[in-house]
Amino acid sequence: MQTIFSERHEGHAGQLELISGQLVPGFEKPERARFIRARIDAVGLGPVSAPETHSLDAARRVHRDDFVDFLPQAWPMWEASGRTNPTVPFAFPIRGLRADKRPTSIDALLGYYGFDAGVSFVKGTWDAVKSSYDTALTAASLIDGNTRSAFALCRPPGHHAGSAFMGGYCYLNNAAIVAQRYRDQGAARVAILDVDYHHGNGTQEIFYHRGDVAVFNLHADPNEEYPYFLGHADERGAGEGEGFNHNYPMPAGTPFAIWSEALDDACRKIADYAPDVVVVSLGVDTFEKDPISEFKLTTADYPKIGARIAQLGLPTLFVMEGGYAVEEIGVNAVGVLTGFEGA
Ligand code: SP5
Ligand code: ZN
Repeated sequence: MQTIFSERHEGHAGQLELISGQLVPGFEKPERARFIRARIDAVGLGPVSAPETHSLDAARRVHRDDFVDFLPQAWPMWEASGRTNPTVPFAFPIRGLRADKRPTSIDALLGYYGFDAGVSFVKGTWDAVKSSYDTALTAASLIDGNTRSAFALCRPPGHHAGSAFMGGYCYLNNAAIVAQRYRDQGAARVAILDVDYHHGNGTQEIFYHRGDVAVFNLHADPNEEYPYFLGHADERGAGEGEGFNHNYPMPAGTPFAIWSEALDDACRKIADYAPDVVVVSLGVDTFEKDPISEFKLTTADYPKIGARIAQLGLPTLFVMEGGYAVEEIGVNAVGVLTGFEGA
C-alpha cells in the first residue's frame, strides 16, 4: 500500500490544550506521525511520497468560505496583536449569545470558530494543516481502477472539524474533503467509516442532510466522553440524509469482542449501501494504553480491523485521525493496514 506523508506536520508543535483543568502541551504531537512513518518502513508497507500542492477549492466544497479564509489568518492576526505564544480559544457563542455575528478581534474569532480549547495555533500550524489537506487529496487521487487502497498519513487530524468550526485537534476535515472530492469526480455514493475512539462530530454535521455520503461512527458514548454534544444512537440523519448516519456509541471499558460486533454491523450496512469507495477515518485511540481514552483494544486487534474492512472488497482510502499512545501508535495504525493487505 502506498502512503502519502509530509514532513511539514512538524511545524505544528508546542501547541497547548486545556485538559482536566490544566493548560498542558498538546497530546496531538509530532512524535505521533514520526512513529507511524517509521513503522511503515519497518514492516515494508510500501512506498512513501510527499503530497502535491492543491488549491483550497476542495476544502470550500465542505467548509464555509469564511472559515477556510480564517485558518491561514489566525496566526498572522495573533502576531499582529502583539503575541507569539500559542493561541487557545476561551469564549464561545453558546445558547443566548450571537453565533450569527462574526466578531472582528482574533481573541473572539478563536472561540467563534473553535468549539473547544483543543485547537491551539502556533506559527507552523496553518502550514501543517495545509500539508495534511494536501496529503489527503494526493492519497485520494492514487485510488483508481488498478490501485484499490492508499494511506493518507495526515497530521493534524480532521474528523472533529465541521462546515464552519474546528475542535478536538482538528482544523480541516480531511476525510470529508476527500469524500466530497470522490463525489465531484463521479462516484455515486461514498461511505465514511470512522473508527476513532471519539465521535466524528464534524463529519456527521457535514453530511447529516445527505444520502450520497453515508457516515458510520464507532465511538465512546458522548454522555461520558468528548465531544459530549453529538454522537448518540438516535442521530440517524435528516431530510435526504435520513437513515444515512449511523452511530455506535459504546461505554468506557469496551473490549474488541464487543467493539468488533459494531464494526461487523457497520460493514454489513456499508455492503448494502454499495458505495464506490470507502474512506476510513483511522484513529487508534481505542487502544487500551491510550492516555486520554477508555476502550480496551489491544495491539493484536488492529490487523483484524483491517481484515474486516478488506472483506468489503471495495476501494479504500485510510485517513489518519487520532491515537495518543505514541510508542505504540505506529504498530497499531500500520497493523490495520497490514491486516487489510493480508486479508
Ligand atoms: C482527533 C482526536 O482524537 N481528537 C480528540 C480530542 C479529545 N480532546 C478532549 C479529551 C478529553 C479527555 N478527557 C479525559 C477524561 C475522560 N476519560
Ligand atoms: Zn480520537
